[in-house]
Order: sequence, then C-alpha cells, then structure tokens
Amino acid sequence: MHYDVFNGDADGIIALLQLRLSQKKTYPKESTLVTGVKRDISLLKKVDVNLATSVTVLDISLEKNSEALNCLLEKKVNVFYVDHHRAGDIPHSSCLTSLIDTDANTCTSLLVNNHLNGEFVNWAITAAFGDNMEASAQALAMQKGLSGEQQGLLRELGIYINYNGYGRSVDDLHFHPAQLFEKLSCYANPFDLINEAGSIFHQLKTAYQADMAQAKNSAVLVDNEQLSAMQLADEPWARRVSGVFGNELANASPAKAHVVVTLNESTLNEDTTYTISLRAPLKNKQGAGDICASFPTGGGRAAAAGVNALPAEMLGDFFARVAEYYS
Ligand SMILES: [Mn+2]
Repeated sequence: MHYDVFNGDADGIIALLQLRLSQKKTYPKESTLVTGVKRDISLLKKVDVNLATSVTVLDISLEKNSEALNCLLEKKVNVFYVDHHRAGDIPHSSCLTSLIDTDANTCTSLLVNNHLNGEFVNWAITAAFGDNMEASAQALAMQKGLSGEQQGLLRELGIYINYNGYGRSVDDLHFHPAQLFEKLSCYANPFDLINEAGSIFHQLKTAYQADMAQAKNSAVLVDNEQLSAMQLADEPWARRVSGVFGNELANASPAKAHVVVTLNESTLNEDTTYTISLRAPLKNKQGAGDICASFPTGGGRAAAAGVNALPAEMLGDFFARVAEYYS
C-alpha cells in the first residue's frame, strides 16, 4: 500500500497535488492519505509499517518524524521525503530519497516544482503565496509572465487554502485537508478553479470573509501607543481565523505589539483562564517569548509567543508588562 503523508496547509496539499497531477499521465496511483490540521505535524507515525510498501512525505519536519521514518526504513519501505523545515540528521538509507532545503525563501511546493521542471508552476506559485513566501512567489510569477491581476488571484487562492488548515482539530475546518486535496486534484490549472462559479475557491473566499468580518467586530480590550489587544470568542471561526487576523493587525500597525485574548470556555465557573497570543511589534521583533515565559504556562519565540492558560486576575498585569517592555 502507498501512503501520502502531507501537512494540511496550502504548501503540503499543493506539493502532493503537483506530484499526483504529474503521475496521472503515466499511471493512477492508489494511496492512503494521512494529513491533519496545520499544527499537526507528527503524522508519519500514523502510517502502518506492516502495510506500507512506499511512502511520500511532504512539508513536515524530518526531525519531528525521525523515529517513525527510521522504523519505515528498517522495514525496507521506500520513502520519498520533500520538506523545508528543520531536518536534524538525515538517515543514510538506500530506501530514502530526500529533497530537503531549509532556505528561508523556499517551501515544499517550490521544491516539488523544481523536481517536476515547472510542470504545474501556477500551483507552485499559489502554494508559495499561501506559505507566506511573498518574494519567491512574485519572482516566479514574474518569470512566468503572469500579470498583476493573475498574481493577485493565485495569492488569494493560496491564502484561502492555507486558512482552511487552521483549527484546534479537523472538526473546526470547513474541509478536511484530504477532502480539499481530492477536490483540487480535478484542476491541472488553478485558473480553471478560480474561473468556475461556485467552485471551492469561491466557497473558501466566502467563508474566509465571514470569519474575518466577525474577527474585526471583536471587543478591543486595550489600544494604546505600545499595544493593541482584542478578545476573540472560543469558537471554531475564531480558531480558524486568529492566525491570519493577527498577521493583518500586525501589518496594519507595525510599531505596536498585538495581543489576541481568547476565553477558555471550559474553565468558566472554575478558575477562569485565557489563551494569550502575543506578537512583538513588526518593527521590533523581540521580547515576546520572555514576557510570556514570565507568566505560568507561557513561552515561545522572540517575535511570537503565547500563554496557554493565563489566570483571569493576571490579565491586567500581562498588558502592563507588554506596554512597559515596548515603551
Ligand atoms: Mn511549508
């Protein structure tokens, strides 16, 4: 049995899409799809080592999946691995073919595009936009002579497919990533999908705009020179959109830190807590991890960090700490 294991975001889905569209011409490959929400990257362990004869792995860190990979290689299963995340030590095995490049300006779909000599380059451009590789996507689009309008449409499509991957679990998503892959695989050219009335492009666009409109109506908790804080509901729409919404806020006011606060509904009536997501100002990408780590259940990177369960009575202290740090 063949397995296709891929991240549920635009980059993972479109990497597989290119490979399968290319293979369609030669032979139809039956496969078992293994994927999940964007954050779910421990996917390779879901492959049954006793059933697998070959595995394609796309857009998930090799380092984070090395144990499962080694099990497959020991069983002499052929693995084709393409990725741009941290790889750690790549195992030496005649069963493993890997295309790994951790350059900050490439992504899995661009690596697959090179591998296929640009056979489905419009899809690769879509994925690069979706994976936030703006410069690489534009450069490739210019090279292929796409107009500004065409670039804009592929960019939109990439963003919508990427947006579909965000949620706490696949129940939050509009489309299971495996289902989205199946739907997209009918289109060798993304412009056919975009031009078709009522297609998945238009369905995702409508859903995206509805979620973003809800987010923009959310309560503003703090807005001063140093930071802006908004509260989102603990509901599927908020979990789908919070990442994209955070990006939009940060781009709109790059000198401020941004805090998104979500009430943990399950803690109501007990000790109420909040999930906190903090982005350092775009113009001063530091300190977020340290600030969050100084509160219980907090941590993260310098530019973006969070607190999983901030006790409600500490919320005021948290805002004060952020304002003080960035003033
Ligand atoms: Mn990626």
